[in-house]
Amino acid sequence: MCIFCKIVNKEIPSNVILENKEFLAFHDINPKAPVHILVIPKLHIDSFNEVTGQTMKNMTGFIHDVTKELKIEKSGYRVITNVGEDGAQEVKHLHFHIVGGAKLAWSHLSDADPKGKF
Ligand code: DGP
Repeated sequence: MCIFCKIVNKEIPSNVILENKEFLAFHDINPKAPVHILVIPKLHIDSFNEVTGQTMKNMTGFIHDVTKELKIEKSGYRVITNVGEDGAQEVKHLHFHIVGGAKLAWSHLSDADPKGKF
């Protein structure tokens, strides 16, 4: 069982901020911004590659609720999902990082030449 499935099953503790039947939102153990929340589906899905449009539709509403709960919906935030090896996905259970609480940087994402393919 993956680490996020264990969090869903409460076998591993987490700091939950919101949950419903389908989704769970909890604090990232290694925050990269003043607000750093992970939103996951309770049923295991490996990554964004495997998610259905219906689940994304429901998850979008849930993410909106999370941003309101955190009171960042007006100040702004970033939603990130890492996919696969090049995406630097460490945990193979679909998750969206919700980061905010301060002006976020938009700096370099890769050491590869960004103009290489254009
Ligand atoms: P990613 O690289 O997108 O797969 O990010 C995985 C994130 O999951 C990373 O920011 C740290 C977080 N994380 C890993 N293990 C745990 C855990 O056991 N508890 C919590 N709360 N977060 C975790």
